[in-house]
Amino acid sequence: MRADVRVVAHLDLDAFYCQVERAAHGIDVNVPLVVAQYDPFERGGVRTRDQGARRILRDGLERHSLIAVSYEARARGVKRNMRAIDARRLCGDGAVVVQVPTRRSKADLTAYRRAGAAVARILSRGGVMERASIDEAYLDLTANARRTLAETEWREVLATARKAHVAGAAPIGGKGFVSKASLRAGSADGPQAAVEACAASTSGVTDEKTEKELEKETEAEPVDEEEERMRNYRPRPPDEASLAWWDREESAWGETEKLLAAGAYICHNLRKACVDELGYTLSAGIATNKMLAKLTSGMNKPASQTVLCPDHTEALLAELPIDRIRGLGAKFGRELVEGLDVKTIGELARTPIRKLEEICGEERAQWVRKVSLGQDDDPVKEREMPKSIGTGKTFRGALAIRSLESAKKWLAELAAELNDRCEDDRDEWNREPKLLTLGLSSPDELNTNSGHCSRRCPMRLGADEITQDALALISKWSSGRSDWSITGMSVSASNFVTLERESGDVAEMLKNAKSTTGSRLATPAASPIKADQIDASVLAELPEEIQREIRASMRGETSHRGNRAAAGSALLGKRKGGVGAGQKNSITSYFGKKT
Ligand code: TTP
Ligand code: CA
Ligand code: CA
Repeated sequence: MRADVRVVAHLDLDAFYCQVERAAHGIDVNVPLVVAQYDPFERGGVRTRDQGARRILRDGLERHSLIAVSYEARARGVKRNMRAIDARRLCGDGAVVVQVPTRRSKADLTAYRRAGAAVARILSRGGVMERASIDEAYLDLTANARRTLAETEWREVLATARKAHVAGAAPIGGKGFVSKASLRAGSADGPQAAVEACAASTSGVTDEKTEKELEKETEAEPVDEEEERMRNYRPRPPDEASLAWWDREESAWGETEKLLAAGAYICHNLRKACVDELGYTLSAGIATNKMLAKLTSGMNKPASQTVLCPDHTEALLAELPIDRIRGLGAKFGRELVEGLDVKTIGELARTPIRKLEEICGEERAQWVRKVSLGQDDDPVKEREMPKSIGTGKTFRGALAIRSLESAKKWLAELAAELNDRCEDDRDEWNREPKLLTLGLSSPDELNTNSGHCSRRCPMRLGADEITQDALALISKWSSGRSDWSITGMSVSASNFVTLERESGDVAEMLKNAKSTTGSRLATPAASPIKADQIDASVLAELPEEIQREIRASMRGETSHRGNRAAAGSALLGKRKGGVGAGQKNSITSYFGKKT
């Protein structure tokens, strides 16, 4: 068995926002449902419509554009970016239009994030997981697939795996291996392509098949009870060529093919768990790398999965339009198409490397060549929990803050942003911060602290609470000073503790812990925070001066009075005493432990 073979799955929720809203509003699965953007020009400002408020729109539909379209509505010709009124026109009065929740004059995606995070928690039981967006993730199933083959009877693996479509198994119309419809579906992320592809799959009429033929297929392969439960959407049964591929003699199977079959088995069970536990359907692609998995996952939406094995890859790529591959969609792809006069990945693969280099240089040419051959070494990377979350702003020159009122105004903005991000973080990592740190840059600190200081207090969540607490810290800082000014301000949250889950989730956690498929429970990050643990994205958002100071401390330097020991101990939170007056508040203690 080749050690470097990988089994990678890409999973994507079907008509994601629609599935969430269907559940939230109890809308029957057969009713066409669309999710509309809020009206940005709403008279009197964008009104808050949260989860509790009625978000089902009945009028004013011409002012709302669509951001998600259910498959029932797609079958009737509704597409993303149409206006809500068009959904009503195409689907009749029975269509349900739900407006995205709004808060603070903008879309509030909390409910969708939570749903996406809940799905991700289930998927992570399968192996190393990399979330790719709010509704999709990559899984490296290699180790799990090997284990499955060792521990599970091949017949059992196959019985489940063969519910998957096999990309490129069917020579269609004698011309090639792939239907045009499924190629279009390959880029489920291109809104237009997704809509077209999905409309085709819902109505069941592809370019090459008549409705009658499809009916026959459905009859030949009755949907079993378990599949029936794959609501909100029902899977499409694989075609005859796919079934013929699955039903080959065991001796005809290569090791990689068996691993992919095991991947399909695992992936099917994970998708089924999402349906059983949360009610959401996903589609998936199972292949030997991320690029191919992503390409494959959209081919048979909704509620279906597709396997791409190495033997079929070349034929699949041969006719694939260049812009279907990630990274070749936008300007760069057009440059290649025009510069080389090629349309398909197959043509790209046959282009001499010299010609590629002329168009895009040596390094990119190498990448294009690899991609055109279906190669992609990019590993599935688990995202790490950030150690702190922060946001800041600088106020230079005339913009410097000189009053508590003006400080409060800006703090309110920073606090709202920080609170939003803490909420997202809680949804994703199931934890809450316990320490609020205010960072200040001020000329008044030049003599004592190289221009920066920090103040900390216990963290209370809520935008207003954060504003109040940070303002109290500034008020304390400024009292006794006359004529003070602030040129940089940041708020950050740290010292996270893991939350207890609700009872339903506890069961899930226990299952997780017992699972042999590799579980990953969140660990609290409440330990002292060292500078080198600060998340790069957080660092990037802090005022420049603060960033510089932190970077210096990472290199073991101190930028105030060359006192190494002082900076080191501050970083590790070993300072004696509280954050009282007279305390040296180097910004290097910014991320230090609560004392
Ligand atoms: P997608 O995964 O692109 O689409 P989808 O889940 O609605 O449908 P499909 O079954 O084809 O995957 O996007 C996920 C969600 O992200 C989608 O439900 C709504 C939101 N979204 C937008 O708000 N605007 C956009 O332009 C896109 C592409 C998505
Ligand atoms: Ca999706
Ligand atoms: Ca998606």
